[in-house]
Amino acid sequence: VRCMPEEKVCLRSTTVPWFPRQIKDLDRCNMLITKFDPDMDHDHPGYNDPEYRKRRAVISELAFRYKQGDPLPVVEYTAEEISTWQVYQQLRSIYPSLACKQFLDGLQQLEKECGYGEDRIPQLREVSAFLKERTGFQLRPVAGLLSARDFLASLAFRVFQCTQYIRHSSAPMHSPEPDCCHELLGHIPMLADKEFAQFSQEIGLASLGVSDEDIEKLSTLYWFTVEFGLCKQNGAVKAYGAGLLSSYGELVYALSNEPEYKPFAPEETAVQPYQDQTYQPVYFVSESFEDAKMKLRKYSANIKRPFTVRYDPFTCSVEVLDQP
Ligand code: NLE
Ligand code: FE2
Repeated sequence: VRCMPEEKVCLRSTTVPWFPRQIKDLDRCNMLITKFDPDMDHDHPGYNDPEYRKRRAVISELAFRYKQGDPLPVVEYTAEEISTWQVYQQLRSIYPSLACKQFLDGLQQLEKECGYGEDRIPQLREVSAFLKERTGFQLRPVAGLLSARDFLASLAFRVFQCTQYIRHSSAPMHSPEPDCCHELLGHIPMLADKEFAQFSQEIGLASLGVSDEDIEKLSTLYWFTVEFGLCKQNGAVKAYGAGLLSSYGELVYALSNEPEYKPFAPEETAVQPYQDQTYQPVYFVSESFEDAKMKLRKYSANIKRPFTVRYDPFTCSVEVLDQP
């Protein structure tokens, strides 16, 4: 594990946690959380599979060595990995009735233009180029689950930190940690939507330099929206959260009448206890993305910070401004 020490910076005569100001500072946003790692977690289906762990280490090394601006690493997936990826088929068959429209549109474009399908695992390099043209998002490889602060900070730059290994073949329907099925099937189609991309970047910008308590709240908001969010569309409830869209088991569960639904309300959602081992007991339903974005903006404006930030897309950097 490569960790970063808790570094502080002084801004407007207040000390705040360090945050990236330029896109290349993301090379320092690499603090991993190892609780679901197959080397650490005894419940991980790969814990007793030395071959799987060795493979993970090889793919992790690619991410550790990566520097901003390098070409994205290409992984040659094995036949076993490709057969795990074939959950694609099952998921694909339930998306039309359970996934939101933006997701279905994004996935259709990826199938047409980016080689999405059950036969091969798409490469981050081609997917990143695709997103860049649609919404300006780009990918960077990461070795596992990142700390919330580092993960959210990357979103401020429209950079999505993306794992490249795949889940264990014995548990294709649900994984507590992110893997390439989760990223490629859950996140990427949504990040191809302009409004959703904007929503994601705004959570990222709101997170820069805030206290640990506020990071915890923002990452809970992220959890119940970007990861496990539901929204209303034409009078029906549909999934837009990536954690749902990449897990056959939880997608079906979330849209059954078992779990509890609550309306998305940032103040409440931010303090809702969440479940990161198995399915969520409660899901939050947004009226629309527009509505979720407006509510999030209002929430973020109330987070205490001695400065405001603005993203400059020409230089890919964050400008720090005085509080108006
Ligand atoms: N549970 C999700 C899946 O099985 O794809 C991954 C969630 C990662 C936060
Ligand atoms: Fe995710």
